[in-house]
Amino acid sequence: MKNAHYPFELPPLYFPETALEPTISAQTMGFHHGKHFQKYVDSLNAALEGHPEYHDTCLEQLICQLDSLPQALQTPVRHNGGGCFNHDFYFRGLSPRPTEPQGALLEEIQKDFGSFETMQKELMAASVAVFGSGWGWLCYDKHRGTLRVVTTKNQDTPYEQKLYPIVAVDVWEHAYYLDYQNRRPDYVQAVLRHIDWEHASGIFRNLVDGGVDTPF
Ligand code: MN3
Repeated sequence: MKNAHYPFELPPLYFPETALEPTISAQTMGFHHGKHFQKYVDSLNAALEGHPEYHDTCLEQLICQLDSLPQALQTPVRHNGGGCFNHDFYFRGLSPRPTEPQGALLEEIQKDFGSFETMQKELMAASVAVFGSGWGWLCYDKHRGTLRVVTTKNQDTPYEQKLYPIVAVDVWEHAYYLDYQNRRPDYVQAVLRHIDWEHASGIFRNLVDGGVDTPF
Protein backbone atom coordinates (compact mmCIF):
# COMPACT_ATOMS: atom_id res chain seq x y z
CA MET A 1 0.00 0.00 0.00
CA LYS A 2 2.96 2.34 0.56
CA ASN A 3 3.23 3.24 -3.12
CA ALA A 4 -0.53 3.62 -3.55
CA HIS A 5 -2.17 7.03 -3.74
CA TYR A 6 -5.62 8.60 -3.51
CA PRO A 7 -8.21 7.13 -3.64
CA PHE A 8 -6.75 4.49 -1.33
CA GLU A 9 -8.26 1.01 -1.20
CA LEU A 10 -8.22 -1.64 1.51
CA PRO A 11 -5.57 -4.23 0.57
CA PRO A 12 -7.03 -7.74 0.79
CA LEU A 13 -5.80 -10.16 3.44
CA TYR A 14 -3.48 -12.60 1.73
CA PHE A 15 -4.66 -15.47 3.96
CA PRO A 16 -8.19 -16.55 4.99
CA GLU A 17 -9.67 -14.87 8.09
CA THR A 18 -9.44 -18.20 9.91
CA ALA A 19 -5.77 -18.79 9.06
CA LEU A 20 -4.29 -17.56 12.34
CA GLU A 21 -6.76 -19.27 14.64
CA PRO A 22 -6.61 -19.77 17.58
CA THR A 23 -3.98 -17.00 18.01
CA ILE A 24 -6.25 -14.52 16.23
CA SER A 25 -9.88 -15.56 15.79
CA ALA A 26 -11.71 -15.07 12.51
CA GLN A 27 -13.95 -12.61 14.33
CA THR A 28 -11.02 -10.46 15.44
CA MET A 29 -9.38 -10.72 12.01
CA GLY A 30 -12.64 -9.76 10.33
CA PHE A 31 -13.28 -6.72 12.53
CA HIS A 32 -9.67 -5.61 12.65
CA HIS A 33 -9.05 -5.83 8.91
CA GLY A 34 -12.53 -5.30 7.51
CA LYS A 35 -13.78 -2.58 9.90
CA HIS A 36 -10.89 -0.89 11.70
CA PHE A 37 -8.40 -0.88 8.81
CA GLN A 38 -11.20 0.05 6.38
CA LYS A 39 -12.05 3.04 8.58
CA TYR A 40 -8.48 4.36 8.36
CA VAL A 41 -8.64 4.02 4.57
CA ASP A 42 -11.99 5.80 4.35
CA SER A 43 -10.93 8.57 6.74
CA LEU A 44 -7.69 9.19 4.86
CA ASN A 45 -9.60 9.45 1.58
CA ALA A 46 -12.11 11.84 3.19
CA ALA A 47 -9.29 14.05 4.50
CA LEU A 48 -7.57 14.20 1.10
CA GLU A 49 -10.72 14.60 -0.99
CA GLY A 50 -10.59 18.40 -0.98
CA HIS A 51 -6.80 18.51 -1.58
CA PRO A 52 -6.29 17.42 -5.20
CA GLU A 53 -2.66 18.59 -5.04
CA TYR A 54 -1.99 15.48 -2.92
CA HIS A 55 -3.96 12.98 -4.99
CA ASP A 56 -0.80 11.71 -6.72
CA THR A 57 1.31 11.61 -3.55
CA CYS A 58 1.96 8.08 -2.33
CA LEU A 59 1.15 7.01 1.22
CA GLU A 60 4.79 6.72 2.23
CA GLN A 61 5.54 10.26 1.07
CA LEU A 62 2.46 11.62 2.85
CA ILE A 63 3.47 10.17 6.21
CA CYS A 64 7.13 11.15 5.79
CA GLN A 65 6.25 14.78 5.09
CA LEU A 66 3.74 15.41 7.86
CA ASP A 67 5.30 18.72 8.87
CA SER A 68 5.16 20.13 5.35
CA LEU A 69 1.49 19.26 4.78
CA PRO A 70 -1.16 21.98 5.12
CA GLN A 71 -2.14 22.44 8.79
CA ALA A 72 -5.60 20.97 8.20
CA LEU A 73 -4.13 17.73 6.82
CA GLN A 74 -1.41 17.09 9.39
CA THR A 75 -3.50 15.46 12.12
CA PRO A 76 -5.82 13.44 9.82
CA VAL A 77 -2.85 12.13 7.82
CA ARG A 78 -0.89 11.35 11.00
CA HIS A 79 -3.82 9.35 12.38
CA ASN A 80 -5.26 7.77 9.24
CA GLY A 81 -2.27 7.69 6.90
CA GLY A 82 -0.30 6.19 9.77
CA GLY A 83 -3.19 3.81 10.46
CA CYS A 84 -3.16 2.66 6.83
CA PHE A 85 0.61 2.22 6.68
CA ASN A 86 0.87 0.43 10.03
CA HIS A 87 -2.04 -1.95 9.40
CA ASP A 88 -0.86 -2.78 5.90
CA PHE A 89 2.54 -3.59 7.38
CA TYR A 90 1.07 -5.62 10.25
CA PHE A 91 -1.32 -7.80 8.25
CA ARG A 92 1.22 -8.49 5.49
CA GLY A 93 3.77 -9.30 8.16
CA LEU A 94 1.76 -12.19 9.63
CA SER A 95 2.06 -15.79 8.52
CA PRO A 96 -0.23 -18.77 9.10
CA ARG A 97 2.82 -21.06 9.34
CA PRO A 98 5.95 -20.82 11.49
CA THR A 99 8.92 -19.11 9.84
CA GLU A 100 12.45 -18.10 10.83
CA PRO A 101 14.62 -15.13 9.90
CA GLN A 102 17.13 -15.89 7.18
CA GLY A 103 20.36 -14.64 5.66
CA ALA A 104 21.34 -11.04 6.31
CA LEU A 105 18.48 -10.43 8.78
CA LEU A 106 19.39 -13.45 10.90
CA GLU A 107 23.05 -12.36 10.94
CA GLU A 108 22.12 -8.80 11.92
CA ILE A 109 19.79 -10.04 14.69
CA GLN A 110 22.60 -12.22 16.09
CA LYS A 111 25.06 -9.31 15.88
CA ASP A 112 22.76 -6.72 17.49
CA PHE A 113 20.86 -8.84 20.04
CA GLY A 114 23.00 -11.92 20.56
CA SER A 115 20.27 -14.30 19.41
CA PHE A 116 16.86 -14.51 17.77
CA GLU A 117 15.35 -15.50 21.12
CA THR A 118 16.80 -12.45 22.89
CA MET A 119 15.46 -10.13 20.21
CA GLN A 120 12.01 -11.71 20.47
CA LYS A 121 12.04 -11.23 24.24
CA GLU A 122 12.97 -7.58 23.80
CA LEU A 123 10.25 -7.06 21.18
CA MET A 124 7.72 -8.77 23.42
CA ALA A 125 8.66 -6.71 26.50
CA ALA A 126 8.55 -3.43 24.58
CA SER A 127 5.20 -4.25 22.95
CA VAL A 128 3.61 -5.30 26.24
CA ALA A 129 4.87 -2.12 27.93
CA VAL A 130 3.27 0.34 25.47
CA PHE A 131 1.00 2.57 27.54
CA GLY A 132 -2.44 2.78 25.96
CA SER A 133 -2.69 2.30 22.20
CA GLY A 134 0.34 1.89 20.01
CA TRP A 135 2.79 -0.41 18.30
CA GLY A 136 5.89 -2.47 18.95
CA TRP A 137 8.44 -2.61 16.13
CA LEU A 138 11.64 -4.21 15.03
CA CYS A 139 13.27 -1.52 12.89
CA TYR A 140 16.48 -0.90 11.01
CA ASP A 141 18.43 2.22 11.86
CA LYS A 142 20.17 2.79 8.55
CA HIS A 143 22.23 5.65 9.93
CA ARG A 144 23.76 3.55 12.72
CA GLY A 145 23.61 0.31 10.76
CA THR A 146 21.81 -1.59 13.53
CA LEU A 147 18.45 -3.15 14.24
CA ARG A 148 16.44 -1.62 17.09
CA VAL A 149 13.29 -2.48 19.01
CA VAL A 150 11.14 0.63 19.41
CA THR A 151 7.53 1.56 20.11
CA THR A 152 5.22 4.20 18.66
CA LYS A 153 2.07 5.62 20.16
CA ASN A 154 -1.35 5.83 18.51
CA GLN A 155 -0.77 5.47 14.75
CA ASP A 156 2.65 7.11 14.63
CA THR A 157 5.06 5.28 12.34
CA PRO A 158 8.77 4.46 12.75
CA TYR A 159 9.48 6.85 9.88
CA GLU A 160 9.00 9.71 12.34
CA GLN A 161 12.05 8.35 14.19
CA LYS A 162 13.89 7.97 10.87
CA LEU A 163 13.73 4.19 11.26
CA TYR A 164 12.72 1.57 8.71
CA PRO A 165 10.13 -0.96 9.92
CA ILE A 166 10.92 -4.66 9.65
CA VAL A 167 8.24 -6.19 11.92
CA ALA A 168 5.08 -4.62 13.41
CA VAL A 169 3.09 -5.68 16.49
CA ASP A 170 -0.28 -3.93 16.86
CA VAL A 171 -1.05 -3.57 20.57
CA TRP A 172 -4.24 -1.53 20.26
CA GLU A 173 -6.98 -3.31 22.21
CA HIS A 174 -8.95 -3.81 18.97
CA ALA A 175 -6.18 -6.23 17.88
CA TYR A 176 -6.77 -8.65 20.74
CA TYR A 177 -9.63 -7.72 23.08
CA LEU A 178 -12.21 -10.20 21.73
CA ASP A 179 -9.73 -13.07 22.09
CA TYR A 180 -7.61 -12.06 25.09
CA GLN A 181 -9.53 -9.28 26.91
CA ASN A 182 -6.92 -7.55 29.11
CA ARG A 183 -4.22 -10.21 28.62
CA ARG A 184 -2.00 -8.27 26.26
CA PRO A 185 1.13 -10.33 27.14
CA ASP A 186 -0.64 -13.54 26.05
CA TYR A 187 -1.62 -11.94 22.74
CA VAL A 188 1.87 -10.59 22.06
CA GLN A 189 3.51 -13.89 22.90
CA ALA A 190 1.11 -15.74 20.59
CA VAL A 191 1.23 -13.29 17.70
CA LEU A 192 5.03 -13.26 17.70
CA ARG A 193 4.82 -16.93 16.69
CA HIS A 194 2.98 -15.78 13.55
CA ILE A 195 5.44 -13.16 12.34
CA ASP A 196 6.37 -13.82 8.71
CA TRP A 197 10.15 -13.82 9.19
CA GLU A 198 10.72 -14.79 5.57
CA HIS A 199 8.88 -11.66 4.47
CA ALA A 200 10.79 -9.62 7.09
CA SER A 201 14.07 -11.07 5.81
CA GLY A 202 13.17 -9.85 2.32
CA ILE A 203 12.38 -6.35 3.60
CA PHE A 204 15.73 -6.21 5.37
CA ARG A 205 17.64 -7.53 2.37
CA ASN A 206 16.14 -4.83 0.16
CA LEU A 207 17.03 -2.15 2.71
CA VAL A 208 20.69 -3.11 3.02
CA ASP A 209 21.04 -3.77 -0.70
CA GLY A 210 19.63 -0.32 -1.43
CA GLY A 211 17.19 -2.00 -3.79
CA VAL A 212 14.23 0.08 -2.64
CA ASP A 213 13.49 3.77 -2.84
CA THR A 214 13.76 5.06 0.68
CA PRO A 215 11.67 8.01 1.80
CA PHE A 216 14.38 9.92 3.70
MN1 MN3 B 1 -5.10 -2.15 14.66
